[in-house]
Amino acid sequence: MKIWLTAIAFAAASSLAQAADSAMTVYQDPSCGCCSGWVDHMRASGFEVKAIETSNMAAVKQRLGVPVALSSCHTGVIDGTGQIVEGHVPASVVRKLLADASVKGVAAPGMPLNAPGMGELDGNLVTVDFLGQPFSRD
Ligand SMILES: [Cu+2]
Repeated sequence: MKIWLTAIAFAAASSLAQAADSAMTVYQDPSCGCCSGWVDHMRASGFEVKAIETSNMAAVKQRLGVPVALSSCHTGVIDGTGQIVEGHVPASVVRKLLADASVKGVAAPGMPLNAPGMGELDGNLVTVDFLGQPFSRD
């Protein structure tokens, strides 16, 4: 009986953790259409996205510690872990980021045309971690 209750408690805790992990806050410029396209992509992939419009993205990126050389248009923060998602990173790559707490953030620098919210993935979209090391290719 005790083991059974423990199992239930564990299952409840881990589903809570999962819900927290899929919640994120995205900062975007009000005039950015592709940013909204990416938010749609994330929501369609099961993420709970709170979008905040701000015309001072440079200050947001500085506050969150996004390396200037890796910056893109919008910036997302995973609510539960504080990990950063910079730019048009595919949802599958965000899940990979969530699986590795040692990675502070991942970026799709610039405005790549082969990224969600911009266009179709073509197998050549490379993301990098905040140290500039390759993180994924899709
Ligand atoms: Cu964009």
